[in-house]
Amino acid sequence: MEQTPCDRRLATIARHLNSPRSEIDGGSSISRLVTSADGGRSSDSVFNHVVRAPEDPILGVTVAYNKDPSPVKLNLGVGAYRTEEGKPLVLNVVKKAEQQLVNDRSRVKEYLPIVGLAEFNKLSAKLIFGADSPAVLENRVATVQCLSGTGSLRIGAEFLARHYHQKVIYIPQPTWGNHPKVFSLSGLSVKTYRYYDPATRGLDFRGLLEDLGSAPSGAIVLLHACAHNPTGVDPSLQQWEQIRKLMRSKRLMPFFDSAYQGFASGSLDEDAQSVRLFVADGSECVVAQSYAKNMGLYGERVGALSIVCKSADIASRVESQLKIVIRPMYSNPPIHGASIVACILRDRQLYHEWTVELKAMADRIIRMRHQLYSALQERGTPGDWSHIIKQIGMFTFTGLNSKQVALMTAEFHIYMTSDGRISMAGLSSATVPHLADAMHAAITHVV
Ligand code: KET
Repeated sequence: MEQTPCDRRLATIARHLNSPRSEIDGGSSISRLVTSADGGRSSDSVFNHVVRAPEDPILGVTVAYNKDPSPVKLNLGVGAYRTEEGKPLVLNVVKKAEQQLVNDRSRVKEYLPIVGLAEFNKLSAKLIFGADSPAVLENRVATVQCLSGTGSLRIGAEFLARHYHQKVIYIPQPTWGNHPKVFSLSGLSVKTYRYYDPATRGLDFRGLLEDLGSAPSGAIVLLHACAHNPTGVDPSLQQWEQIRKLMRSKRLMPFFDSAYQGFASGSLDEDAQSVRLFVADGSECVVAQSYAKNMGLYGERVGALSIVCKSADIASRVESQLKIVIRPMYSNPPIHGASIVACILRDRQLYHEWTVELKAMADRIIRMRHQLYSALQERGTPGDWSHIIKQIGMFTFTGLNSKQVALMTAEFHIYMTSDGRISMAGLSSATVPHLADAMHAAITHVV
Protein backbone atom coordinates (compact mmCIF):
# COMPACT_ATOMS: atom_id res chain seq x y z
CA MET A 1 0.00 0.00 0.00
CA GLU A 2 1.15 3.55 -0.82
CA GLN A 3 2.58 5.31 2.28
CA THR A 4 1.36 8.83 2.92
CA PRO A 5 3.84 11.43 4.25
CA CYS A 6 2.01 11.14 7.59
CA ASP A 7 2.51 7.33 7.65
CA ARG A 8 6.19 7.84 6.92
CA ARG A 9 6.49 10.39 9.70
CA LEU A 10 4.83 8.09 12.22
CA ALA A 11 7.02 5.21 11.12
CA THR A 12 10.13 7.34 11.63
CA ILE A 13 8.97 8.37 15.11
CA ALA A 14 8.19 4.75 15.99
CA ARG A 15 11.65 3.68 14.78
CA HIS A 16 13.28 6.33 16.92
CA LEU A 17 11.24 5.49 19.98
CA ASN A 18 11.96 1.78 19.62
CA SER A 19 15.70 2.11 19.18
CA PRO A 20 17.69 1.61 22.41
CA ARG A 21 19.66 4.78 21.65
CA SER A 22 16.50 6.86 21.95
CA GLU A 23 16.25 5.99 25.65
CA ILE A 24 19.27 8.13 26.29
CA ASP A 25 19.70 10.51 23.40
CA GLY A 26 17.24 10.61 20.58
CA GLY A 27 19.51 12.34 18.13
CA SER A 28 18.54 15.53 16.42
CA SER A 29 16.18 14.27 13.73
CA ILE A 30 13.44 13.39 16.18
CA SER A 31 13.36 16.90 17.61
CA ARG A 32 12.79 18.27 14.11
CA LEU A 33 9.77 16.00 13.81
CA VAL A 34 8.19 17.27 16.99
CA THR A 35 6.08 20.32 16.38
CA SER A 36 5.77 22.60 19.35
CA ALA A 37 2.38 23.29 20.85
CA ASP A 38 3.58 26.12 23.09
CA GLY A 39 4.05 29.01 20.72
CA GLY A 40 7.66 28.16 19.94
CA ARG A 41 8.89 28.39 23.54
CA SER A 42 10.30 24.86 23.50
CA SER A 43 12.30 25.46 20.31
CA ASP A 44 14.84 27.61 22.14
CA SER A 45 15.08 25.22 25.10
CA VAL A 46 18.46 23.59 25.62
CA PHE A 47 16.52 20.41 26.43
CA ASN A 48 14.47 20.49 23.25
CA HIS A 49 16.43 17.57 21.80
CA VAL A 50 15.44 15.30 24.72
CA VAL A 51 13.30 12.48 23.46
CA ARG A 52 10.64 10.87 25.58
CA ALA A 53 12.02 7.54 26.81
CA PRO A 54 9.81 4.47 26.80
CA GLU A 55 8.22 3.45 30.11
CA ASP A 56 9.99 0.73 32.08
CA PRO A 57 8.78 -2.71 30.89
CA ILE A 58 7.68 -3.67 34.43
CA LEU A 59 6.94 -0.44 36.32
CA GLY A 60 5.38 1.04 33.15
CA VAL A 61 2.64 -1.60 33.40
CA THR A 62 1.45 0.08 36.61
CA VAL A 63 1.50 3.48 34.88
CA ALA A 64 -0.80 2.11 32.15
CA TYR A 65 -3.00 0.36 34.73
CA ASN A 66 -3.45 3.59 36.71
CA LYS A 67 -4.74 5.35 33.59
CA ASP A 68 -7.42 2.71 32.90
CA PRO A 69 -10.84 3.75 34.31
CA SER A 70 -12.34 0.24 34.04
CA PRO A 71 -13.76 -1.13 37.35
CA VAL A 72 -12.63 -4.65 36.47
CA LYS A 73 -9.02 -3.75 35.76
CA LEU A 74 -6.39 -6.00 37.29
CA ASN A 75 -2.68 -5.30 37.74
CA LEU A 76 -0.60 -8.46 37.50
CA GLY A 77 2.49 -6.62 36.30
CA VAL A 78 4.78 -5.66 39.15
CA GLY A 79 5.71 -8.27 41.74
CA ALA A 80 3.96 -6.71 44.71
CA TYR A 81 1.86 -8.67 47.19
CA ARG A 82 -1.87 -7.99 47.48
CA THR A 83 -4.39 -9.36 49.97
CA GLU A 84 -7.45 -11.44 49.08
CA GLU A 85 -9.21 -8.06 48.88
CA GLY A 86 -6.67 -6.89 46.30
CA LYS A 87 -5.13 -4.36 48.71
CA PRO A 88 -1.43 -3.73 49.47
CA LEU A 89 -0.40 -5.34 52.76
CA VAL A 90 1.52 -3.75 55.61
CA LEU A 91 2.61 -6.67 57.79
CA ASN A 92 1.37 -6.56 61.37
CA VAL A 93 4.87 -7.16 62.57
CA VAL A 94 6.02 -4.08 60.63
CA LYS A 95 3.30 -1.99 62.28
CA LYS A 96 4.44 -3.24 65.69
CA ALA A 97 8.08 -2.44 64.93
CA GLU A 98 7.12 1.04 63.74
CA GLN A 99 5.15 1.61 66.94
CA GLN A 100 8.23 0.62 68.95
CA LEU A 101 10.30 3.09 66.97
CA VAL A 102 7.79 5.90 67.52
CA ASN A 103 7.62 5.14 71.25
CA ASP A 104 11.39 5.24 71.60
CA ARG A 105 12.02 8.88 72.55
CA SER A 106 15.77 8.44 72.32
CA ARG A 107 15.65 8.01 68.55
CA VAL A 108 17.11 10.75 66.41
CA LYS A 109 17.31 11.44 62.69
CA GLU A 110 21.08 11.78 62.40
CA TYR A 111 22.92 10.54 59.31
CA LEU A 112 23.70 6.85 59.34
CA PRO A 113 27.30 5.82 58.65
CA ILE A 114 28.09 5.30 54.93
CA VAL A 115 27.61 1.54 55.36
CA GLY A 116 24.27 1.97 57.13
CA LEU A 117 22.97 0.61 60.42
CA ALA A 118 25.57 -1.78 61.88
CA GLU A 119 23.03 -3.98 63.66
CA PHE A 120 20.90 -4.26 60.50
CA ASN A 121 23.96 -5.36 58.55
CA LYS A 122 24.93 -8.05 61.04
CA LEU A 123 21.37 -9.38 61.29
CA SER A 124 20.93 -9.35 57.50
CA ALA A 125 24.08 -11.43 57.06
CA LYS A 126 22.80 -13.92 59.65
CA LEU A 127 19.43 -14.10 57.91
CA ILE A 128 20.87 -15.10 54.57
CA PHE A 129 23.94 -17.09 55.64
CA GLY A 130 22.50 -18.64 58.82
CA ALA A 131 23.10 -17.60 62.44
CA ASP A 132 25.81 -20.24 62.82
CA SER A 133 27.56 -19.51 59.54
CA PRO A 134 31.35 -19.69 60.01
CA ALA A 135 31.75 -16.81 57.54
CA VAL A 136 29.63 -14.56 59.80
CA LEU A 137 31.17 -15.81 63.05
CA GLU A 138 34.69 -15.26 61.69
CA ASN A 139 33.81 -11.72 60.52
CA ARG A 140 34.67 -12.63 56.95
CA VAL A 141 31.59 -10.94 55.53
CA ALA A 142 31.52 -7.27 54.51
CA THR A 143 27.86 -6.20 54.65
CA VAL A 144 26.57 -2.75 53.73
CA GLN A 145 23.02 -1.46 53.90
CA CYS A 146 21.83 -0.48 50.42
CA LEU A 147 18.78 0.86 48.64
CA SER A 148 16.79 -2.36 48.48
CA GLY A 149 17.70 -5.18 46.09
CA THR A 150 18.39 -2.94 43.11
CA GLY A 151 20.77 -0.70 45.06
CA SER A 152 22.57 -3.72 46.49
CA LEU A 153 23.06 -5.18 43.02
CA ARG A 154 24.33 -1.85 41.76
CA ILE A 155 26.84 -1.31 44.58
CA GLY A 156 28.04 -4.90 44.23
CA ALA A 157 28.46 -4.51 40.48
CA GLU A 158 30.26 -1.16 40.82
CA PHE A 159 32.64 -2.71 43.34
CA LEU A 160 33.35 -5.71 41.11
CA ALA A 161 33.89 -3.47 38.08
CA ARG A 162 36.57 -1.58 40.04
CA HIS A 163 38.22 -4.31 42.06
CA TYR A 164 37.62 -7.70 40.44
CA HIS A 165 39.83 -8.94 37.65
CA GLN A 166 37.05 -10.28 35.39
CA LYS A 167 34.64 -7.68 34.03
CA VAL A 168 32.18 -10.08 32.42
CA ILE A 169 28.96 -11.17 34.12
CA TYR A 170 26.76 -14.03 32.92
CA ILE A 171 23.05 -13.58 33.59
CA PRO A 172 20.35 -16.21 33.03
CA GLN A 173 18.27 -16.13 29.88
CA PRO A 174 15.66 -14.85 30.68
CA THR A 175 16.09 -12.81 33.85
CA TRP A 176 14.64 -9.79 35.67
CA GLY A 177 14.59 -7.00 33.05
CA ASN A 178 16.63 -4.59 35.15
CA HIS A 179 19.64 -6.91 35.54
CA PRO A 180 21.34 -6.18 32.19
CA LYS A 181 20.92 -2.42 32.71
CA VAL A 182 22.26 -2.43 36.28
CA PHE A 183 25.30 -4.46 35.32
CA SER A 184 26.22 -2.76 32.07
CA LEU A 185 25.84 0.73 33.57
CA SER A 186 28.19 -0.41 36.35
CA GLY A 187 30.86 -1.12 33.76
CA LEU A 188 30.53 -4.89 33.47
CA SER A 189 30.06 -6.60 30.17
CA VAL A 190 26.90 -8.70 30.16
CA LYS A 191 26.57 -12.16 28.62
CA THR A 192 23.82 -14.71 29.05
CA TYR A 193 23.69 -18.37 29.94
CA ARG A 194 20.86 -20.73 28.99
CA TYR A 195 18.40 -21.21 31.83
CA TYR A 196 14.85 -21.84 30.69
CA ASP A 197 13.58 -24.33 28.16
CA PRO A 198 10.26 -23.10 26.69
CA ALA A 199 9.53 -26.61 25.36
CA THR A 200 9.49 -28.21 28.82
CA ARG A 201 8.72 -24.97 30.67
CA GLY A 202 11.50 -26.10 33.00
CA LEU A 203 15.19 -25.65 33.61
CA ASP A 204 17.56 -26.09 30.67
CA PHE A 205 20.11 -27.67 32.97
CA ARG A 206 22.31 -29.05 30.22
CA GLY A 207 22.39 -25.69 28.47
CA LEU A 208 23.21 -23.98 31.77
CA LEU A 209 26.13 -26.32 32.50
CA GLU A 210 27.43 -26.03 28.94
CA ASP A 211 27.33 -22.22 28.96
CA LEU A 212 28.90 -21.83 32.38
CA GLY A 213 31.41 -24.52 31.41
CA SER A 214 32.56 -22.45 28.47
CA ALA A 215 32.56 -19.10 30.32
CA PRO A 216 36.02 -17.58 30.79
CA SER A 217 37.73 -18.46 34.06
CA GLY A 218 36.80 -16.05 36.84
CA ALA A 219 33.66 -14.70 35.14
CA ILE A 220 30.92 -13.41 37.44
CA VAL A 221 27.67 -15.40 37.36
CA LEU A 222 24.37 -13.90 38.46
CA LEU A 223 22.24 -16.50 40.22
CA HIS A 224 18.69 -16.05 41.54
CA ALA A 225 18.89 -17.42 45.09
CA CYS A 226 15.32 -18.75 44.83
CA ALA A 227 12.02 -18.07 43.05
CA HIS A 228 13.66 -17.21 39.73
CA ASN A 229 12.10 -14.15 38.12
CA PRO A 230 10.38 -14.34 35.63
CA THR A 231 10.31 -18.12 35.09
CA GLY A 232 9.45 -19.45 38.57
CA VAL A 233 11.87 -22.30 37.80
CA ASP A 234 14.63 -23.10 40.32
CA PRO A 235 17.35 -25.76 40.21
CA SER A 236 16.91 -28.63 42.67
CA LEU A 237 19.37 -28.84 45.56
CA GLN A 238 21.32 -31.55 43.71
CA GLN A 239 21.48 -29.34 40.64
CA TRP A 240 22.67 -26.41 42.78
CA GLU A 241 25.45 -28.65 44.05
CA GLN A 242 26.49 -29.49 40.49
CA ILE A 243 26.42 -25.79 39.59
CA ARG A 244 28.56 -25.01 42.62
CA LYS A 245 31.13 -27.67 41.76
CA LEU A 246 31.40 -26.46 38.17
CA MET A 247 31.63 -22.81 39.19
CA ARG A 248 34.26 -23.41 41.83
CA SER A 249 36.33 -25.57 39.48
CA LYS A 250 36.39 -22.68 36.99
CA ARG A 251 36.75 -20.00 39.69
CA LEU A 252 33.52 -18.37 38.53
CA MET A 253 32.31 -15.72 41.01
CA PRO A 254 28.76 -16.30 42.30
CA PHE A 255 26.68 -13.13 42.59
CA PHE A 256 23.37 -14.07 44.20
CA ASP A 257 20.28 -11.94 43.85
CA SER A 258 18.08 -12.79 46.83
CA ALA A 259 14.89 -10.79 46.37
CA TYR A 260 12.41 -13.48 47.47
CA GLN A 261 13.80 -15.21 50.56
CA GLY A 262 10.79 -16.88 52.20
CA PHE A 263 8.52 -16.40 49.21
CA ALA A 264 9.43 -19.62 47.40
CA SER A 265 8.88 -22.24 50.09
CA GLY A 266 7.50 -20.12 52.91
CA SER A 267 10.68 -20.88 54.88
CA LEU A 268 13.51 -18.37 55.19
CA ASP A 269 16.11 -21.09 55.80
CA GLU A 270 15.02 -23.31 52.94
CA ASP A 271 15.08 -20.42 50.49
CA ALA A 272 18.65 -19.57 51.52
CA GLN A 273 20.00 -23.07 50.85
CA SER A 274 21.51 -22.26 47.47
CA VAL A 275 23.52 -19.38 48.94
CA ARG A 276 24.57 -21.36 51.99
CA LEU A 277 25.81 -24.21 49.80
CA PHE A 278 28.29 -21.83 48.14
CA VAL A 279 29.34 -20.12 51.36
CA ALA A 280 29.95 -23.45 53.08
CA ASP A 281 32.88 -24.26 50.79
CA GLY A 282 34.84 -21.32 52.14
CA SER A 283 35.25 -19.45 48.86
CA GLU A 284 34.12 -15.95 47.94
CA CYS A 285 30.58 -15.02 47.09
CA VAL A 286 28.52 -11.85 46.61
CA VAL A 287 24.89 -11.55 47.74
CA ALA A 288 22.29 -8.81 47.21
CA GLN A 289 19.33 -8.99 49.60
CA SER A 290 16.01 -7.19 49.42
CA TYR A 291 13.36 -6.73 52.11
CA ALA A 292 10.86 -5.32 49.60
CA LYS A 293 8.87 -8.51 49.18
CA ASN A 294 9.47 -10.61 52.25
CA MET A 295 8.76 -7.79 54.71
CA GLY A 296 6.52 -5.84 52.36
CA LEU A 297 8.86 -2.85 52.66
CA TYR A 298 8.80 -2.03 48.93
CA GLY A 299 8.85 1.75 49.25
CA GLU A 300 11.22 1.86 52.22
CA ARG A 301 14.06 0.68 49.95
CA VAL A 302 15.81 -1.61 52.43
CA GLY A 303 18.40 -4.12 51.33
CA ALA A 304 21.93 -5.30 51.96
CA LEU A 305 24.97 -6.25 49.96
CA SER A 306 27.28 -8.87 51.45
CA ILE A 307 30.64 -9.88 50.13
CA VAL A 308 31.93 -13.08 51.68
CA CYS A 309 35.72 -13.00 51.84
CA LYS A 310 38.45 -15.42 52.89
CA SER A 311 39.60 -13.46 55.96
CA ALA A 312 38.36 -10.76 58.31
CA ASP A 313 41.18 -8.49 57.19
CA ILE A 314 40.19 -8.73 53.52
CA ALA A 315 36.53 -8.19 54.45
CA SER A 316 37.40 -4.98 56.25
CA ARG A 317 39.42 -3.71 53.26
CA VAL A 318 36.54 -4.64 50.95
CA GLU A 319 34.16 -2.72 53.21
CA SER A 320 36.42 0.33 53.08
CA GLN A 321 36.20 0.29 49.26
CA LEU A 322 32.43 -0.20 49.31
CA LYS A 323 32.30 3.08 51.24
CA ILE A 324 34.24 4.74 48.43
CA VAL A 325 31.61 3.48 45.96
CA ILE A 326 28.64 4.56 48.09
CA ARG A 327 29.68 8.02 49.33
CA PRO A 328 29.53 9.87 46.00
CA MET A 329 26.30 8.09 44.98
CA TYR A 330 23.94 8.79 47.86
CA SER A 331 26.29 9.42 50.77
CA ASN A 332 24.56 7.09 53.23
CA PRO A 333 21.33 5.09 53.29
CA PRO A 334 17.96 5.99 54.87
CA ILE A 335 17.35 5.08 58.51
CA HIS A 336 13.69 4.20 58.86
CA GLY A 337 13.31 0.95 56.89
CA ALA A 338 16.54 -0.52 58.22
CA SER A 339 15.42 0.28 61.79
CA ILE A 340 12.16 -1.62 61.19
CA VAL A 341 14.06 -4.64 59.89
CA ALA A 342 16.53 -4.54 62.79
CA CYS A 343 13.64 -4.38 65.32
CA ILE A 344 12.07 -7.49 63.80
CA LEU A 345 15.24 -9.51 63.33
CA ARG A 346 16.59 -8.83 66.81
CA ASP A 347 13.41 -9.72 68.72
CA ARG A 348 12.56 -13.45 68.98
CA GLN A 349 8.81 -12.86 69.23
CA LEU A 350 8.62 -10.39 66.36
CA TYR A 351 10.85 -12.62 64.25
CA HIS A 352 8.52 -15.54 64.84
CA GLU A 353 5.46 -13.43 63.97
CA TRP A 354 7.21 -12.37 60.77
CA THR A 355 7.82 -15.97 59.69
CA VAL A 356 4.12 -16.74 60.24
CA GLU A 357 2.99 -13.75 58.16
CA LEU A 358 5.53 -14.55 55.47
CA LYS A 359 4.35 -18.16 55.27
CA ALA A 360 0.76 -16.92 54.96
CA MET A 361 1.74 -14.74 51.97
CA ALA A 362 3.61 -17.63 50.31
CA ASP A 363 0.67 -19.98 50.95
CA ARG A 364 -1.86 -17.56 49.49
CA ILE A 365 0.21 -17.35 46.31
CA ILE A 366 0.29 -21.16 46.09
CA ARG A 367 -3.51 -21.24 46.56
CA MET A 368 -3.87 -18.79 43.68
CA ARG A 369 -1.80 -21.12 41.50
CA HIS A 370 -4.19 -24.00 42.21
CA GLN A 371 -7.29 -21.87 41.68
CA LEU A 372 -6.06 -20.52 38.35
CA TYR A 373 -5.05 -23.99 37.19
CA SER A 374 -8.50 -25.40 38.09
CA ALA A 375 -10.27 -22.47 36.44
CA LEU A 376 -8.43 -23.14 33.15
CA GLN A 377 -9.22 -26.87 33.42
CA GLU A 378 -12.91 -26.05 33.93
CA ARG A 379 -12.90 -23.88 30.82
CA GLY A 380 -11.15 -26.57 28.79
CA THR A 381 -8.45 -24.09 27.81
CA PRO A 382 -6.23 -25.84 25.26
CA GLY A 383 -2.71 -26.74 26.39
CA ASP A 384 -0.95 -28.14 29.43
CA TRP A 385 -1.15 -25.64 32.29
CA SER A 386 0.52 -27.73 34.97
CA HIS A 387 3.46 -25.30 35.03
CA ILE A 388 1.17 -22.86 36.86
CA ILE A 389 1.25 -25.13 39.89
CA LYS A 390 4.84 -26.30 39.42
CA GLN A 391 6.49 -22.89 39.21
CA ILE A 392 7.81 -21.25 42.36
CA GLY A 393 7.53 -17.80 43.91
CA MET A 394 5.62 -14.69 42.96
CA PHE A 395 5.31 -15.24 39.23
CA THR A 396 3.89 -17.59 36.67
CA PHE A 397 5.67 -17.53 33.34
CA THR A 398 2.55 -18.44 31.41
CA GLY A 399 3.94 -18.93 27.92
CA LEU A 400 1.43 -16.39 26.57
CA ASN A 401 2.94 -14.32 23.76
CA SER A 402 2.91 -10.53 23.50
CA LYS A 403 -0.11 -10.51 21.15
CA GLN A 404 -2.10 -12.63 23.57
CA VAL A 405 -1.07 -10.32 26.42
CA ALA A 406 -2.14 -7.31 24.33
CA LEU A 407 -5.58 -8.85 23.83
CA MET A 408 -5.97 -9.52 27.54
CA THR A 409 -5.16 -5.90 28.27
CA ALA A 410 -7.32 -4.41 25.51
CA GLU A 411 -10.38 -6.61 26.04
CA PHE A 412 -10.17 -7.63 29.70
CA HIS A 413 -8.21 -4.76 31.30
CA ILE A 414 -5.67 -7.22 32.66
CA TYR A 415 -2.20 -5.69 32.92
CA MET A 416 0.94 -7.82 32.84
CA THR A 417 4.41 -7.72 31.30
CA SER A 418 4.52 -8.49 27.58
CA ASP A 419 6.66 -11.62 28.14
CA GLY A 420 3.57 -13.35 29.55
CA ARG A 421 4.63 -13.15 33.20
CA ILE A 422 1.84 -12.76 35.71
CA SER A 423 2.29 -11.78 39.31
CA MET A 424 0.33 -14.42 41.22
CA ALA A 425 0.63 -12.17 44.29
CA GLY A 426 -1.71 -9.67 42.61
CA LEU A 427 -4.45 -12.27 42.15
CA SER A 428 -7.31 -13.16 44.52
CA SER A 429 -10.10 -15.76 44.56
CA ALA A 430 -12.46 -13.07 43.28
CA THR A 431 -10.33 -12.19 40.26
CA VAL A 432 -9.22 -15.70 39.21
CA PRO A 433 -12.31 -16.30 37.01
CA HIS A 434 -11.76 -13.02 35.16
CA LEU A 435 -8.12 -13.90 34.51
CA ALA A 436 -9.04 -17.42 33.40
CA ASP A 437 -11.65 -16.02 30.98
CA ALA A 438 -9.05 -13.65 29.57
CA MET A 439 -6.41 -16.36 29.19
CA HIS A 440 -8.95 -18.68 27.58
CA ALA A 441 -9.95 -15.99 25.08
CA ALA A 442 -6.32 -15.11 24.33
CA ILE A 443 -5.33 -18.75 23.80
CA THR A 444 -8.32 -19.60 21.63
CA HIS A 445 -8.33 -16.39 19.54
CA VAL A 446 -4.68 -15.45 19.09
CA VAL A 447 -1.94 -17.77 17.91
N1 KET B 1 15.93 -8.75 41.93
C1 KET B 1 14.87 -9.38 41.38
C2 KET B 1 15.07 -10.75 40.83
C3 KET B 1 13.64 -8.73 41.33
O1 KET B 1 12.62 -9.39 40.81
C4 KET B 1 13.50 -7.43 41.85
C5 KET B 1 12.22 -6.73 41.75
C6 KET B 1 14.63 -6.84 42.43
C7 KET B 1 15.83 -7.52 42.44
C8 KET B 1 14.63 -5.47 43.02
O2 KET B 1 13.72 -5.22 43.96
P1 KET B 1 13.89 -4.00 44.98
O3 KET B 1 12.56 -3.40 45.06
O4 KET B 1 14.94 -3.06 44.43
O5 KET B 1 14.33 -4.63 46.25
N2 KET B 1 11.31 -7.12 40.98
C9 KET B 1 9.93 -6.59 40.85
C10 KET B 1 9.81 -5.10 40.91
C11 KET B 1 10.65 -4.34 39.94
O6 KET B 1 10.74 -4.68 38.77
O7 KET B 1 11.25 -3.34 40.40
C12 KET B 1 9.32 -7.18 39.59
O8 KET B 1 9.98 -7.91 38.85
O9 KET B 1 8.12 -6.93 39.38
